[in-house]
Amino acid sequence: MAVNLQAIKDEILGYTVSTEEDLEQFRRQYIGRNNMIAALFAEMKNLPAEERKAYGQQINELKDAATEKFSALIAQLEANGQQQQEEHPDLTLPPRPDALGGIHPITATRRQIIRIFERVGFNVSEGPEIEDDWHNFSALNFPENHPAREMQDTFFIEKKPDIALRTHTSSVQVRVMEGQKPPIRTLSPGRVYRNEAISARAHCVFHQVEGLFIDKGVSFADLKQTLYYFAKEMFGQNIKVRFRPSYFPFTEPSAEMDISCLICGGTGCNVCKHSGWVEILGSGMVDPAVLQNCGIDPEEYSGFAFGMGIERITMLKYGIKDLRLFTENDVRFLRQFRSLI
Ligand code: 2NL
Repeated sequence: MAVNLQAIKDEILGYTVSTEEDLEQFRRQYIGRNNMIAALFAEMKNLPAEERKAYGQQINELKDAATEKFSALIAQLEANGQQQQEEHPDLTLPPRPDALGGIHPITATRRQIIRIFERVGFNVSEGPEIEDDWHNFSALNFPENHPAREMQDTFFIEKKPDIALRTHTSSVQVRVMEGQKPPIRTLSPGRVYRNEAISARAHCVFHQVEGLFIDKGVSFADLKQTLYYFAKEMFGQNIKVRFRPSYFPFTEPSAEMDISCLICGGTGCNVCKHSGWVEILGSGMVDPAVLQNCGIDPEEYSGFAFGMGIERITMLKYGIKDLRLFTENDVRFLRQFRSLI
């Protein structure tokens, strides 16, 4: 038989396409039913027995060349189309919608706390995260040997004079008292640092809101009523509160405030450890020595202060069991808060 198999192979290898029709033409010729290679294969029975093997091998090579070329032509056509689209985008198409993000739950809680206190006359104050010993400890009446002043508890940047990452935002309020005359009603939200092992309940970086109210004749009754108002606004009008005596170096007397458990309503569960109550903040009357340290006459003025962890409040409000979720940035967690403002 006088068919030039090499010529056919060259034709296949040199084939080019620029349209879908060209590609279909190639397919019909070399791949589809009744294609040329299949016809050549059928010729094999007319050959003398000793030539059949070599002929069959050549036809098989042709077949492989055609299948490979077909894939290459498809890829080439696709790439051409894409390039053309990039060079000539269809400007009449509507734009793709932007992917909408959301507010982080810590941000949402911080904003909510601020909104509640702004309604009763508090403003917002901010200050540095790197603090000196005076603003973080000494002005706040921390004794010389207090454990918070140890390397074990606090991230020091320098020693003597001591410079550290602030361990609370009280340092901001010391700065406000030093710089302003009462009446002072201020809220200090921000990031604070403690040298803690990271777990489901503790982190070395977390967020706090502290509040400070100083004026003539401010009493413990004002503290209780203000924080009761806050609890009802934050957790619902049916919430119950209780105050327990406590101790802080910078307040006297001091009290911790509990709310009735949000999960079980007070009947007892794992979250409240079967007590029906959960602690949400610490508070107290500003110690006269602290007022004095900040240039405010304790004979003329008195005040109350409080502090709370934003992570803790957020976990209670939304039933979040592990605080590490706040910093892992797993979108499956964050997406659940997309509706917050
Ligand atoms: C807590 C307790 C508290 C304060 C913070 C404060 C600030 C100044 C003076 C006096 Cl400038 N006190 N802040 C008072 C009592 C408690 O925080 O458990 N925080 C997470």
